[in-house]
Amino acid sequence: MTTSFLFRLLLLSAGSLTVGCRSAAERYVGSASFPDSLPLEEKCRIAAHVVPSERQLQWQQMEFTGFICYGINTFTDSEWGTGREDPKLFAPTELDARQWARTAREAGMKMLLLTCKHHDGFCLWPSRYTDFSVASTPWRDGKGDLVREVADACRAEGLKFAVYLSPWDMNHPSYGTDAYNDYFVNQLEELLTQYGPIAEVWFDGACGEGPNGKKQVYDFERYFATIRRLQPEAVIAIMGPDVRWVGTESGYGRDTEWSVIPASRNMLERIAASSQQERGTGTFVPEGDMMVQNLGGRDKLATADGVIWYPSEVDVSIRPGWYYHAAQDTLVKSPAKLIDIYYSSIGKNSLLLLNLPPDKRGLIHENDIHSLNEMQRILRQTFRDNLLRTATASPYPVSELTDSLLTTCWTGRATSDTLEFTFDRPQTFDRLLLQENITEGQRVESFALEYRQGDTWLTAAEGTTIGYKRILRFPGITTQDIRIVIRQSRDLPQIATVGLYQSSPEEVETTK
Ligand code: FUL
Repeated sequence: MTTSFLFRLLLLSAGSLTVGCRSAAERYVGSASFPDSLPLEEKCRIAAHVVPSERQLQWQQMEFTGFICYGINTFTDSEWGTGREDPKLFAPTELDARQWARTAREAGMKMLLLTCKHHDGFCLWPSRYTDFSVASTPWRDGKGDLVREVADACRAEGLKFAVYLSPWDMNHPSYGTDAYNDYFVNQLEELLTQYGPIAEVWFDGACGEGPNGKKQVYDFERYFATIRRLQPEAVIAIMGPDVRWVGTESGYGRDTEWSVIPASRNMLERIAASSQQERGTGTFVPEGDMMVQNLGGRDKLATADGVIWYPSEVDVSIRPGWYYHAAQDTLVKSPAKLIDIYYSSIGKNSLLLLNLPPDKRGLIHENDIHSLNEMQRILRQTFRDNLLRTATASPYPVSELTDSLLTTCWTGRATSDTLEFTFDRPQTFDRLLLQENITEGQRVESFALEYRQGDTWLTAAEGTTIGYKRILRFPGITTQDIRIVIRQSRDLPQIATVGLYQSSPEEVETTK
């Protein structure tokens, strides 16, 4: 046993005397590698001390964000273009980016992500490096810049702004050659220097053929370095190191969702190498299958070389397609479906990126706005009143568990421990909301909500991971005493928020 291992054991046992939030001496920002032949328990404990970078933490706390898929596809009624479209087809008649941003803000979104260029290669800003853009269209007499209009509208509505730039480009003649990487970096530089702060850069995984039938080898490391240099606070998503695609476009995340997942030696070496450079990307190119269930469980850690903080984003469209199609006006997801998606994404330790594709007028359609507003109205009713505010808690003050701060939290006395609450009269509820203090890591592997009936404690609901946020739905119960039982945790659990709510009568069951 090494001295440092002994020292860590001492630190852990000292922790069992404390109840408030504790900043551990051991903290790994973004990633940690495992020394050779480390026992599984030790790997779990190290994984429990991996924390998000500042940009990842800011991103996670947005919770709900919007996606705007708009472009030449909107006018050709397609999902994927060809790169050979006549730009003159792009002719919105009433385009109002402020309506997009207002709709998003009123729905509780904190950011809008715009498809500045989709796979067809058509650019929503007048790029100096191609004519296949809004500059060749009748819209605003060819003088418009939609990226600017959306960035300005976001700022005016208090939203963050993010850019989607498709690496796949069906139009540009250099696609499939080294020169395309220069073209792509030039375009990135335009987007990252001309439109103010960018909160997220989203790279799609699609890599098809260009106009010559060739495929491109993307220089992702160079793209990442460009972003870190020009917009160091932006997260890089999907084909990027900061934010992970949940693995489906259905709106449904995993019941067990670890933000800390195994990393290969290769990934960790790249992170270590670039983090020693002044402007290093600190990055790796994602690899592996993101669709499997439980990416970060003990079985996965057992064979891992190390771990990274790589949180999940759920992207889904409010309509069947990513782009607007008039034929789908009656197929907009219902408020009940959107509420189910909310519980299955934000309620399962993921960020929700919901697509609201504007129509040919250049407006978000009335049907989409109706569903979105209803979803929010009903959810606001459900989450209006945390019933626990009126309870007393043991062994930690309820006020600190019902504020919105991650860093006022209860630290368990052992890796399994219990937090009890008592109401002065019986209360009825059917929703449990929990948050871990992820600024010290994600730890909880198994938990339950129990309530007292006479002399016995019964289980109302149970779950596995918590992470940044976990919400459980269960049949309503009425009781005066409840307890949160942390059954298993990778290190001392740190619980930042506990909420109990009674759902709005307008929440109705829906099927996937
Ligand atoms: C996919 C793309 O191919 C779709 O067109 C859309 O942009 C979606 C968000 O990502 O991979």
